[in-house]
Amino acid sequence: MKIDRITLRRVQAPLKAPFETSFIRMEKKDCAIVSVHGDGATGYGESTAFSAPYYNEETTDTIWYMLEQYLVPALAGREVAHPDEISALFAPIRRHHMAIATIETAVWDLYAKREGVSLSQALGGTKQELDVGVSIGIEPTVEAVVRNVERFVEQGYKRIKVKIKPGFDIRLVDAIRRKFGDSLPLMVDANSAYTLADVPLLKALDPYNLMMIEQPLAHDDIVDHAALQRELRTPICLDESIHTLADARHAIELGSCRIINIKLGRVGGFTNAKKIHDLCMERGIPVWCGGMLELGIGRLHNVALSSLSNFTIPGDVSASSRFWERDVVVPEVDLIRPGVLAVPTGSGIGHEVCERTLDEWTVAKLTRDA
Ligand code: OSB
Ligand code: MG
Repeated sequence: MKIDRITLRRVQAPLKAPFETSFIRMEKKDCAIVSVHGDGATGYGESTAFSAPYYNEETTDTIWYMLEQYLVPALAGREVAHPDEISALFAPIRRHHMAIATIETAVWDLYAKREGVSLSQALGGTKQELDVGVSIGIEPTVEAVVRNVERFVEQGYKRIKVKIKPGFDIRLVDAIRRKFGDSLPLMVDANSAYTLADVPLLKALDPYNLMMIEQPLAHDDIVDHAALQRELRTPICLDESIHTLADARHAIELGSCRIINIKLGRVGGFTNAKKIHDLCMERGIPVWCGGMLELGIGRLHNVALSSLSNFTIPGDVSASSRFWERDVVVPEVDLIRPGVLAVPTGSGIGHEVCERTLDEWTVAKLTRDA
């Protein structure tokens, strides 16, 4: 297929409620949406960086810059036989994985649409339905988080993740266990808020039977995590530390984690995500799909990715209504039963993109013809 037009939009959408992690509090989504046109079809991509560089080094501005200056010019007018070519084409670029993923995922969507298959099928997915989890942010009080946990448990989410930070950790987990019991599938995400000096505190989480603790130590570490994992019964899951297939192999070989969170943006798109998935499967490491407060396009990419067979743990792939009053895809992503999402069977992402809603939220737009 020949890529004959690429459209970039910068989209800002209001979150239903602010979302707080150990590193930032977010009030709106600010992302790039790319449409890649070819052979009469359109594929969509959505960037996953935030406005400020506190999750990783990328921001929506750096994504826009990379797309405008490098990625879109390299792709416009190009003949693409298979989307695996995109990550190979951009492999010489150092980092900027989220920028690359924005356009790579769009080409996968376009490819699946041209082939008349779902994105899940194009990727080799095997599941028709997914058990899904939800990520719950930090609130001013433990009680407020417990109330949110209750709300999402009522919606049937199959796994609850709560954000923790120093001073807002053991007390929170203790309160949740006391109210919901030991059988609630519960995990915590520290977003790099601790150091090895906190080993005693992190060990004190062991009796709470957590499914895992996500990224307790530095965003760029795998060595200290290995030392910590030797001290903990609770499995460590790495998020921020894993950018490449080599990172995943190093972490597995060092014993830095027992579980890996795969985020499409962080690893540069579907082709790399699949490689990490396959390696983890070979090595007996379960994976799950992380979220970055995606709108419908990114959310449906995550659904398709999660349909691969080693995504055995419910991910942060919740319904549109978790974050949005209104979404950019029609229909929005909705639970088909409590805690269960259907993997779309229509071609590509399987839902229509509402250009009118996109236009309403667009603050900048740029079109490049081949
Ligand atoms: O670490 O997984 C994370 C949200 C923003 C930044 C980092 C993370 C998160 C989440 C996922 O926890 C939220 C979601 O999209 O469901
Ligand atoms: Mg995380």
